[in-house]
Amino acid sequence: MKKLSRDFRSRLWTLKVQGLLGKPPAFDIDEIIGMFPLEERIYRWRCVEAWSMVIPWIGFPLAEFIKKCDPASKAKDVEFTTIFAPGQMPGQRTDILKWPYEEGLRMDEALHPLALTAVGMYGEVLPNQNGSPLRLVVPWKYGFKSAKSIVGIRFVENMPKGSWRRANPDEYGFYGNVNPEVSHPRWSQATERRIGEEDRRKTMMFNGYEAEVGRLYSGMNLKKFY
Ligand SMILES: Nc1nc2c(c(=O)[nH]1)N[C@H]1C(S)=C(S)[C@@H](COP(=O)(O)O)O[C@H]1N2
Ligand SMILES: [Mo]
Repeated sequence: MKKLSRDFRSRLWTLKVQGLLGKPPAFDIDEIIGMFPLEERIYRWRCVEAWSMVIPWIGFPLAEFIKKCDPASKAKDVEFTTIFAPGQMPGQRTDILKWPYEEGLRMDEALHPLALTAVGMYGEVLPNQNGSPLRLVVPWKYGFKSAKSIVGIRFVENMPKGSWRRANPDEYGFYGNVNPEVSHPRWSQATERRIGEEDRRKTMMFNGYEAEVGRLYSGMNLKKFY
């Protein structure tokens, strides 16, 4: 495992932007990283399987990158495609998921200032196993929404499926918002285990970011749109 992640090649790396926009750009990864000032963001991270951590990421707001791409106004959702490299990632030679890993966000979620494009963590360049060279960090959603090793962004009109939702729609919704009141079909989401702690903590609505993101979902039935 260690050797596989150490040998993963995250250069040369191109990120293609497609879908509803004028001229589809393709960026070299280092060009993207140089386009925006990098900042550190310390976020709670909550896995759908009820463990959690606090992680210092380094990156830039996804919104800044999307604005550069200038999507058409009818683009309502954003789809993220990730690296397909079964030679380097043996898990992709199995069919536990349909590869490449895909995820999506509603455009207003993607444009929210808390949605981060991360290129580093703990003051270092992003380790390969955590999604080098570039990944999403969407701190109010379960971890599976944060696509790693992104190679493509597509602006679309219809809600993209996502790999987990395609594999198991009863367990993984499009939204994946952290919500202590909506149980996973096989376990409660009311509490979580912070890695390194004995006692469980209460899970917070939207992972503690309700004041910032709650308005994105006002009036929605969050049991139905989980
Ligand atoms: N490209 C890609 N991104 C991915 C995944 C994946 O399998 N491939 N797994 C997701 C899941 S299920 C989780 S929990 C997080 C894990 O992020 P971490 O490895 O930094 O802990 O990445 C998400 N992003
Ligand atoms: Mo996961």
